[in-house]
Amino acid sequence: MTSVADTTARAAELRQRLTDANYRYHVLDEPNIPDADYDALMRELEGIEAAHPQLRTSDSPTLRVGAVPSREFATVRHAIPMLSLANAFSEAEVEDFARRIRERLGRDDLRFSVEPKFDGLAISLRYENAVFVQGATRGDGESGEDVTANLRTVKAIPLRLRSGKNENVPRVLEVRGEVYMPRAGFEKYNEAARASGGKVKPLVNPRNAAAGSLRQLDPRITARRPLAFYAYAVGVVEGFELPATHSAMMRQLGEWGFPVSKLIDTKRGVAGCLDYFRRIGAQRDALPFDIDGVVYKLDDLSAQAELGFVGRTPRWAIAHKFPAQEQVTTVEAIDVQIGRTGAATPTARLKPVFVGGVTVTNATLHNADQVARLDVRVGDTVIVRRAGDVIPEVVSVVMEKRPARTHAWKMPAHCPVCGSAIVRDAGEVVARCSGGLSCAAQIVQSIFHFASRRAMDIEGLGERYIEDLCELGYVKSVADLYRLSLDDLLEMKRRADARDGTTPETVRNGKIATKWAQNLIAAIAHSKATTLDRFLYALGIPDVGEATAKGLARHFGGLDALMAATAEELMQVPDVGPIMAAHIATFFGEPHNRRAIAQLRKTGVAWVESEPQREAQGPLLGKTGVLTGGLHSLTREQAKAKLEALGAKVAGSVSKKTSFVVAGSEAGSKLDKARELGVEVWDEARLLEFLRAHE
Ligand code: 5U1
Repeated sequence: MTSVADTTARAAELRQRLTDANYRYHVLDEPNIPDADYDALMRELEGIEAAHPQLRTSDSPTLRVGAVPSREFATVRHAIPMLSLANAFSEAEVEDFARRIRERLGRDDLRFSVEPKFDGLAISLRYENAVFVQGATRGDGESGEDVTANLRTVKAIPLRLRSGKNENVPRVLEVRGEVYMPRAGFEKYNEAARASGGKVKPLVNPRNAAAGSLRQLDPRITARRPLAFYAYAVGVVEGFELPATHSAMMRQLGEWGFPVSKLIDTKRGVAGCLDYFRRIGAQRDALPFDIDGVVYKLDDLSAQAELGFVGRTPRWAIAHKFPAQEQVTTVEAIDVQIGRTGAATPTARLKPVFVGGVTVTNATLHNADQVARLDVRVGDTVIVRRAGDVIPEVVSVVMEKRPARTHAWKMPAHCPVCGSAIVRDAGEVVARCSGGLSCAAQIVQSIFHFASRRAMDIEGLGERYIEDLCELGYVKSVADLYRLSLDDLLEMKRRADARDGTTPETVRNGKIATKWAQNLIAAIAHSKATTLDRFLYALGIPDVGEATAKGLARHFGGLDALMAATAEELMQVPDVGPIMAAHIATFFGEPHNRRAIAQLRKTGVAWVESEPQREAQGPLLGKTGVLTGGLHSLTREQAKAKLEALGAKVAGSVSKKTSFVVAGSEAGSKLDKARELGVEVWDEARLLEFLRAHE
């Protein structure tokens, strides 16, 4: 029998190993154990704590899953007020800032600690005898809200200080910094939210997401949000001698286990600061988190003390801001743009506005649900955001400025390009033009995709030639490619050159153009002999990638059987869920798509048909999996389809025959049963890893 002393020691060891793994993963970005091992250790510790509640410590990693909800946040008075920064929007303002410091200190040689300004929510963390005891928002700087329970769920925040090189940890320590949501986490969350069919609301932007997540009364909700943290200053420090510079203090915070930006640096004078501003500005879009500028802080802490404050703004620090990424403008119209796969994207036509460094006249509204959620109407004043290369988007409507007599927007019934019906399948977010291969908006991209290497593999048919062929009327459908003659191509080339006013050197004597045209004609002819899966992929059926095309070809063996299949029959194919099945059935149900396929076959496009192959294959053959709980990065349906595509049977309940259980968030009794029966349990990360390795 295990003694109490053994259990206590084991709990302490588990806490230590989990805390260490957490630090390596979330602070150092150097994971040292697989997720599944981490989960197993966590479950073991949870088990011990459930059986022996007296062994649960206030720094236990099990507390990170989120405590019970509270009614409201208590108010916390900051022992030292939380500061705010003055802003500089130009180099001249940075010069002024440094000049004022030089004049007050009476010295010229200034060293600054420089770092990015994170776009999140400022918070203060209090540690007593090395243990995290309280966390608060900035509030008005004097007092904020007690969000301790929520902050405990942020894995980058240490629940206990690491002792580091300097064994002497402060009796009391307040650390200030920013809670933010990394872009990848934000995108992943929103992808899952969009796929939830309205059950989960997407987040507006990473900054609002961070603030909104921390202000949840239910910490279990915060625990599900992918939040991170960077430390940038200290407040109260007792029982510890601080180093002489801000940069050394940041290093000390790193040793205590706080995440400190890797981009932090020290620079000499204004020139050094501006150099840093430009360097970080150039990296901004590639960073994994949003920043809105950089911060310069005089590095010498005694000089900081000498300079003091104006109100709550230190004289020794300033935020140098990048150009705004959000601006206000008005919506002049809402149009629909049709993409290659026919996706109908509502787009706001805007009064031109300078944002994120360029003039923006259009912003995406993503889909009809988003328009409804934001309730954007023609005539509205809206906030537009443009960050880096990302397509500008409408973030919100300024409702107070809404003019009288506006109308809620509705997706038009017909495609603005070809007049075909715009349809939205049940359970789908995206509405699509049903014109398929006959819609001009889709034709250039459809042909480009059709001709691509992994589809029909027509070498030499680049996007520019396809545009010319379509624009000059030589090609109206994919089948027309197979009717092109050498003379057509040469004539098209001559007309395109005349239109552009250019006669490229290479085609002046006609020889090279002839060679190009001959090669292209040969490549087109060569592509006629293909395989069914390539042909299916080439058709550009929404959501049908190469793997699905292969699955369809294997399952049906021939095109006619596939074209006649019902959605139910299509769902028998590994990897095909109800949405994809509906897309495939709709595609083959469209008369113009059937016509295009018939024409292609008539021009000689052909493949060898085979017997249907319906038995499952793959690394999970003979295994039975069960899905339980919510997944973030894919729907249950998709997970099921993917596992089936790899040969697994997916069952609804756990039994001794179950080979593995995939447990998402808030997995319930099935997970308990799996543990009881000793069935292997995969978390979402393990599932994704497996799929990545085998798909
Ligand atoms: N990166 C960074 N952001 N930020 C915000 N450093 C920093 N310092 C701040 C604030 C409000 O205040 C210090 C002056 C303590």
